[in-house]
Amino acid sequence: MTTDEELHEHFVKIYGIEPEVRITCPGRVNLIGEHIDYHDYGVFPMAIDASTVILAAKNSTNNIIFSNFNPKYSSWESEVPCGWKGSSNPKWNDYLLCGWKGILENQKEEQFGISFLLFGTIPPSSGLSSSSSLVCASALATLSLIVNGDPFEVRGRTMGHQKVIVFRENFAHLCAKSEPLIGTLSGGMDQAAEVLASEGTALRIDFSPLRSKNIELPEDAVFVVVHSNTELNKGATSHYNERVIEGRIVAQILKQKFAISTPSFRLKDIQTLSGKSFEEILKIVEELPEEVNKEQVIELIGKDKLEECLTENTRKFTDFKLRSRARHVFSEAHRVELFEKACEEKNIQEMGHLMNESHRSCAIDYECSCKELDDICQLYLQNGALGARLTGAGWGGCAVVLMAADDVAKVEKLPSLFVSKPAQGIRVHRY
Ligand code: ADP
Ligand code: NG1
Ligand code: MG
Repeated sequence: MTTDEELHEHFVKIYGIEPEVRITCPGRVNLIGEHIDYHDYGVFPMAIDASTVILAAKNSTNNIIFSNFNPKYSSWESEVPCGWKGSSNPKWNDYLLCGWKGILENQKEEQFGISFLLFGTIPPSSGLSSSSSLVCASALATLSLIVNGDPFEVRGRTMGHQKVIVFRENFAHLCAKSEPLIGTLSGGMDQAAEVLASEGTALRIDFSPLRSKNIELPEDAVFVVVHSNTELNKGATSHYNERVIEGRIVAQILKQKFAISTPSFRLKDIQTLSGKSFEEILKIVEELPEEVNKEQVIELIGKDKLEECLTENTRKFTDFKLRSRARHVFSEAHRVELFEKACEEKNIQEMGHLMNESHRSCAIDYECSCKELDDICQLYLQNGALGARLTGAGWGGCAVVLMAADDVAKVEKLPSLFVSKPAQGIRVHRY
């Protein structure tokens, strides 16, 4: 295990200056509510102990320099002003640039030379949101080099021409708006979970506006995180964005059906404006076509409405699935409500059941699982788990398993990454 002292020493060795701040940003495991944050539906994650640490200082050069404690990731350097506007095939430094750019643009600050050293313990591309942890840690490192003290404790401090009032919700929202610069049309769950978490409690997060509620987990519930030994880099593949666009097309069809006039193509807005319950909308969804190509979508909603759904890097998509994708989103959003209620009632059997239903929906309707994830969930269920499901975007990575505390011994010999306890959100230490 690398200690804070080792990182400090390494920073001084490679940069020849002292670090000013150390940022620690956790990863997160999502207990339920997958692929619904980008439709503004509430989700149920918790922060984990695995984290991203960034040591940072302003330097006397005109350069941004990023180094990684892990030699697998080579250092990156650029002169400022740096014309970075995003990346469609992101490397590790691009996630840091998302956070950096988000802060500087927001604060209308000049670019200045900075030195960052990163050390990460979140398994990458595994659904525990290492990507957002890099983005949020970089954003807070940048912000901490501009303001003195803990940016979350400074209120109304004058900085340049701007007044800085850094509420955690605003900061999480800013990070969520910045991460899509690497090309994914992501929602805001990960940044919110990693920024807003309090040690010891899971979170119910809602969007527009972003807000969170701390939720105590039943004492006899143990969550185990298990790696399927497969990975998927979300920024380097189109799976994630395909699902986002399919959902947007469904939204356009439903708007037309319900004669709703709104520029939004988030399914929660459409459901709210339609006044339909989950049960009602799930029945209506069964009337949607399943497999459609671009021409058929144009016949259904018109060229302009399709164009509204697309972005530069998703315009190339030609084939879509609609009915099953919509079934997943609405049923998963409903399961989050039921899971929260079961959690309040300390009904861990029901929580496990809902997690299993969630995995089935992700695997069959959303097609975001894979054989390795299905197998690892089955293995745990056969050995006494109450529930097991993929966590995060899927197509590889980790599963989260719910065990009754009394049954944990039954899975002691099975592969596991860690037993997860709700961890603290992002924090800054000033040297
Ligand atoms: P995740 O589910 O972990 O968020 P993503 O595919 O969204 O997966 O992001 C993974 C990417 O984040 C990696 O390909 C890498 O570029 C970056 N990353 C994650 N952890 C680290 C790390 N410790 N050091 C450098 N880059 C990292
Ligand atoms: P991961 O797997 O951590 O990259 C992604 C999205 C979330 C959410 C989940 C699926 C980003 C930053 N995160 O998580 O917004 O949609 O998938 O529920 O893209
Ligand atoms: Mg990610």
